[in-house]
Amino acid sequence: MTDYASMTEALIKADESKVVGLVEAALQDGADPREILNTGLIKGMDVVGEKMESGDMFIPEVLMSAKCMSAAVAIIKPLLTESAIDTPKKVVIGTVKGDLHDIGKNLVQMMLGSSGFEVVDLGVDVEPEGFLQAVNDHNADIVGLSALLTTTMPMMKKTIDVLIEGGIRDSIKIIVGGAPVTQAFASEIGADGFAPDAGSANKLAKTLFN
Ligand code: B1M
Repeated sequence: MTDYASMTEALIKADESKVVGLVEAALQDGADPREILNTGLIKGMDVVGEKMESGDMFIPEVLMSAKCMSAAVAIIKPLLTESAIDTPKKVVIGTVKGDLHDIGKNLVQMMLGSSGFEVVDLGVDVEPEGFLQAVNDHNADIVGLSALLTTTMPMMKKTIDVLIEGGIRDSIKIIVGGAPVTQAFASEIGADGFAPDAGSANKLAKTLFN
């Protein structure tokens, strides 16, 4: 029986060796990697966010927890395989300019990559023109924009405007996500879809081509 509560607690305390040990033990016990991700790890990052908001955790501590999360995700990433989709579509994904948050974006790219999409990850703080260039360079089918700050959400609209100006809007699908992003906002800025989490982003990306 997997001890998800201890995993969550260790992540909050940024005890990397414990988190890694518990993830490995869970996998040895036959736990589902998705359950480890959702029940053990993401839950911990949610608590970290609440503590950050209430002033009970400071940025260096949050960064330490984020580092543990990345270490844990690196272990389960190769195991998150799903049936490959028929025709691999190319996805260009990144966190918009001004925004340095990448844990959620990395999860989304990981889910997409593990289910058969070809993913080009542009990283964080990506200029609108960087997305345009990457779509052209890689002949991408989907652009994924992530934003975690209310102050960087307008950069999603700016990025879509640049894709329109670049003459490629009609040849791609644009999906957006990140904690402050909503379906209403996605519709307002002219995105093709919004996903609240990595699993939904994966489903959405597939749905857009059915
Ligand atoms: Co920041 N931060 N942060 N932070 N940080 C938030 C976002 C905040 C909500 C914390 C809080 O106050 N409660 C708050 C934003 C408030 C707001 O805008 N309303 C905040 C702030 C204020 C800041 C700074 C401004 C703090 C400061 O410096 N004073 C600063 C900004 C820096 C910048 O970007 N320019 C800052 C910095 C940082 C760290 C560097 C310390 C670190 C980031 C480390 C990293 O990413 N490598 C950090 C962290 C870790 C957080 C919290 C605690 C956790 C974010 C996270 O990784 N969550 C966060 C609070 C929170 O969200 N609970 C917070 C786990 C991750 C799995 O979830 O990213 O939501 P999430 O991704 C989900 C979905 O949103 C969705 O799927 C993912 C997986 O299920 N999703 C998509 C994400 N992208 C998607 C794209 C899609 C589809 C779905 O399609 C393409």
